[in-house]
Amino acid sequence: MREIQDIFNLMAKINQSLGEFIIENQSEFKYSSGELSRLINSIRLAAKVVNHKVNKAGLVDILGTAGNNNIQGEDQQKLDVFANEVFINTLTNREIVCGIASEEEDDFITIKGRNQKNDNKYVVLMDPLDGSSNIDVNVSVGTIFSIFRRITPSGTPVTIDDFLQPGINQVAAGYIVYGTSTMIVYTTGHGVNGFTLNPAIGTYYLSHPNMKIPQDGHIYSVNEGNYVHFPQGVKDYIKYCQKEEEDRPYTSRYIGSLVSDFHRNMIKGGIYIYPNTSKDPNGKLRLLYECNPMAMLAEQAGGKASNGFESILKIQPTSLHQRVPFFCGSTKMVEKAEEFMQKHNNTRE
Ligand code: AHM
Ligand code: MG
Repeated sequence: MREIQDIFNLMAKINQSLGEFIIENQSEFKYSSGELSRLINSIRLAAKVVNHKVNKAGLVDILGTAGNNNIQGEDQQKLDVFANEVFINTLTNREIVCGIASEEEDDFITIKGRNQKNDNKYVVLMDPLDGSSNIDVNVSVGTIFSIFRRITPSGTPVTIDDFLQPGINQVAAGYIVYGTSTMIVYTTGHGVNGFTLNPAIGTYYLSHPNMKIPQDGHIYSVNEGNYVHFPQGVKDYIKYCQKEEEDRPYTSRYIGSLVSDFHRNMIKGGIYIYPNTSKDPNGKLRLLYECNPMAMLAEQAGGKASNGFESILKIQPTSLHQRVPFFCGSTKMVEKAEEFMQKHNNTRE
């Protein structure tokens, strides 16, 4: 009986648009003033603009680098620059946040808001176009975002402290994957829901309600080209994945776009690993723009995210562009990888 009711509920929801979903679920937000709803609405809008550009990328002169380097010294691709501008402009023009930090910006941006009052509540941290090395080769890329309530008093400009909060304080997080279809997947702390864009009418529909990551999986995603630089714990875990046992060897899948690898693992079960290496002692991924939001999504979907030793969400950030080793996905797989890391106690090997 319950099962039939669940199916009925699902059928009733399947045609729900993201706009309707946001309005319907607004009361679930911790501080329900409509501001967070408007903020997510703006991200949805900006994502449509970026999606349009990503889809046309092969047709116009927007591929390739923009000739600038971001703060980490990496080439900024033209689409990265475009996506960064679209998200920043949309959020700034609509005056709904008090600050933005972006992987593509050296410092955070202060937004004074309506009547220059500095009274908006939320800061957004984002990676406007993640997986940028995949742009030129027509492989899926994504946007990642993380939202915190400011901790400094309303009416004053935001400070760095508003951005350097542990992930556990996030009020919402999500990603957009520009893949075979474009999806927005997000959480406000009440589970994870996924919406697929119908490009014909420009509307996102609830296609993946209440997403749950399988507790265990058979897919591991790691750049094995770096194997020689990996800590012994990760080397051993990879050997464990490859061993012939009852349900192993596992399958290896690595797209090189965190959003896409995470999204696949979320649906099929799996683990994504970007560890510290002898070359990059803190790994590659950024705690604030990539790991925190993915960790919140993973935990909300019943999965786990760790730096090999402790929960990502508990780490107190010390700088905006801080990097951190990242193990994320199905709980049992992450716990197994942690076991290997902790056996060698090798954070820095
Ligand atoms: P980016 O923000 O510069 O695009 O870097 C992040 C990306 C992730 O999406 C991806 O998983 C990883 O870097 C791939 O790195 P590598 O090529 O070193 O395996
Ligand atoms: Mg990135």
